[in-house]
Amino acid sequence: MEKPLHEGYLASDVEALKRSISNNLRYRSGKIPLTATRGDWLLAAELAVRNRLVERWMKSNTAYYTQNSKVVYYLSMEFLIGRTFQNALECLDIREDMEEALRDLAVDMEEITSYEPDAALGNGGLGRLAACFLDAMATLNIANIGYGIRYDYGMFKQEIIDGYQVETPDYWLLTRGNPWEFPRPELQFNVRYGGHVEQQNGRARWVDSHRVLAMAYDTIIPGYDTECATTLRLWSAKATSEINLSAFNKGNYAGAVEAKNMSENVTRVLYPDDSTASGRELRLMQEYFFVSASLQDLIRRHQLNHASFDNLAETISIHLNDTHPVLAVPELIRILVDEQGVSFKQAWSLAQQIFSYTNHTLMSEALETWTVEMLGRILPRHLMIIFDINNEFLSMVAQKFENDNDLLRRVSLVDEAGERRVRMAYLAVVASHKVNGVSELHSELMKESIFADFARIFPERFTNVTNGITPRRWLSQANPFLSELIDDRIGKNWRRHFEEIGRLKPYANDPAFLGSFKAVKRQNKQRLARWVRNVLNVNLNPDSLFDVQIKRIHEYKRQLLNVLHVITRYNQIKANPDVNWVPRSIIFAGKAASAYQMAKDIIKLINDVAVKVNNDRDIGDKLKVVFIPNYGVSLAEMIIPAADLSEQISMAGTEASGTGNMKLAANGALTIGTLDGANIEIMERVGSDNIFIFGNTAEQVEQIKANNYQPREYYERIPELKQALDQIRDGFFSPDEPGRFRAIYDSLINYGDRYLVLADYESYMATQRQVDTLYRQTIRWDTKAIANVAGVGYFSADRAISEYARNIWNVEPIEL
Ligand code: 26V
Repeated sequence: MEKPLHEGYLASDVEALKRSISNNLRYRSGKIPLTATRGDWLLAAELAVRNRLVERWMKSNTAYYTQNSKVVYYLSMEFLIGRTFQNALECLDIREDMEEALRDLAVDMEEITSYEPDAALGNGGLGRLAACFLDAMATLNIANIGYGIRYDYGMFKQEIIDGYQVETPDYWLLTRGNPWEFPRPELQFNVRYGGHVEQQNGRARWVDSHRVLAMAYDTIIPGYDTECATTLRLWSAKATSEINLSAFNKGNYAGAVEAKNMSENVTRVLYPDDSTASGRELRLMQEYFFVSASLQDLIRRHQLNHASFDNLAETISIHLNDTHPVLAVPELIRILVDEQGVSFKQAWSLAQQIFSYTNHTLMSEALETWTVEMLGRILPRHLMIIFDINNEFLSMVAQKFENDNDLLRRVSLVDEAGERRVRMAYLAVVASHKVNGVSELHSELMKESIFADFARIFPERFTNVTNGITPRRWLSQANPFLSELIDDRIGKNWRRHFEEIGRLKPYANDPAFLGSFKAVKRQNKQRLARWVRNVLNVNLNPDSLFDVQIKRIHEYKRQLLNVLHVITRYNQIKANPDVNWVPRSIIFAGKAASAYQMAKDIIKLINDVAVKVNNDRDIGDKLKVVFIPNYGVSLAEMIIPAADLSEQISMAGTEASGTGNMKLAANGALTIGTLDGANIEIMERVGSDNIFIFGNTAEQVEQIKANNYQPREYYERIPELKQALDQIRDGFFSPDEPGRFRAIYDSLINYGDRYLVLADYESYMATQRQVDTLYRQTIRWDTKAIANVAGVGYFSADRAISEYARNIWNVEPIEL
């Protein structure tokens, strides 16, 4: 074979990197070092890195095509990627050379990297999981494309003003564009909305719809310790010219431009609410937008080298990351039946072999339903297809379960009680050959609660894949000091084979290792303390216990339980100032959905408590409280390595898995947690002596609720709990507005305390005392912390993805 012209062009030694960076500065930005800003230098370095990734990317794409491998299409409304520069350096293994190259050019790498904005195209756990999974799929050489939306505005920026959350837009593309993406103007598809369906000799025609163009932007996803690099393909809305022209020709220029802007609004903004499915029309349009573009694209790709669709299920797998992309089901059927002339029967059979679905929450208010009215108005053909699927499904059930009418009513894709609604989770289950939860407990509860009937109808479909995280970003990149220490003892292999981290176990009792481990943790705490001093003007003592709860603010996650501990502790220190208290720094971070008033009240309460505690001279270093604003991937990378204690305190049965719990344990934090989500599996793997478990189990929670739970009884019975709640109610922390937290108090005392905060309070407080006791015994604490690091090998995204590949997608790695 002829040797390609480009082969071997890009060396990655220091000199070659310097030349690339200098060339980029000059030819791309038109700058000389004298006039270059830090942003210019960052861009020049990013492009140098990107070019080296491109070489792997081309090689991988060639391998896909020539090997004709089965491709996984991972459909997700959200990908919370964070920054890319450092991760790319890790994958190329050129971190040190790049640092040196930049140093030679008089540029400080750490400084310029802070100019890269986070790609914050997600809300929280679900979006970050998708990002970790892309990393793992590339690392495992699995042919795949991640499909999603290129939002102009990502997750809002959170400012804390006067203790209140204030949201500002995250126009992440504004200042410097996005150097990591490749616009694909040649790759555009029409996405249609509205109109109606006509029948023409037995075939459906969707007419009078209006169109929005979807244009692709590709981002390289590099694997680690492999030459494999895969693609994240995000769609952006562009107006079609026809919309503009009609108004334009009527002399309404402004109207024409307005219409153009309206179409482009489809991908303007990420919905920053992961607590309620509010049924907004634009959200439905977004879901269909990226699903339709992705399906058209993957069908086009199939047709490149296949003459029919008979083998479609052997060549592709489509994964639904929650129900948000479930319109892919009727869209696939529409394309096959209406455009490709496949029979409904065959299309439906193919769909059921191709789709798989992950459920990420049992919370009923987050489960998506769309009114039949709205679906029919915006996607009339898809509504028809959903009805057809429903008929097919219900007649199967009627046959199998002898016309159990109540069952039929319960499992129908259309909820007929009240305004008719389509239940998207049911559609996902009916259309998928596999449905998985994200931890053992969650997968079991799923079968007992929301999908109980379906687990009887399709027992073989339900399975579990416990979540995982990428050790590249969450240990190697976030915690270079600890990583170096680990490398020193067990080598570097753990990055690719995370189970090898288990070989650290013996070092938990090695005095030299213990000493270095402690020193590293302290360094990381100092780095965080420096940041907190500079930004929040609060002094954290790096020798205090760093107690961390970082996640979205949600009642079910029970930040309030943490606050009650803080307040009680404050009161106890005030009452017993001479006791030798273990100094604690309690660190919160997380965003509240902008319309979630209770979550916003909780943020204000945390900040009001912080002001009171931090300014009380009797308290001093014994207790500090900080709320770190604008939590996101990059802040997580700084906070997690500095944590001693990881708060995973959701009411049992509510947190599907959690992944922050895994990141924190991997960085040597001990967990204080309930038997919820993946906490249970973390306990099993790090050992129950190395974790603080408290509170009611999921089963007990159910019991308590069934037995007419009375939170007021706890309030009346436990004096320090009553004192804390009365302080919240009476304005002790909000003297300027004494009634400010009445709603919080009421939710706990008068409105049923839905998440059993009061029922778990005593157990939580007692466990926090055990935490203090252990923290005094430095060596025992560090031994357990190391046992945590050594015990988390199972929670690798690589392990999770291998399970998906084997048990759900039925794909093999490609050869490179
Ligand atoms: C839900 C909704 C509801 C409809 C409107 C928009 C929207 C956007 C996002 C979501 C996601 C909620 C589900 C979620 O993030 N679940 C989290 O998934 C993690 C990964 O599996 C898991 O670790 C967390 O426990 C779970 O809460």
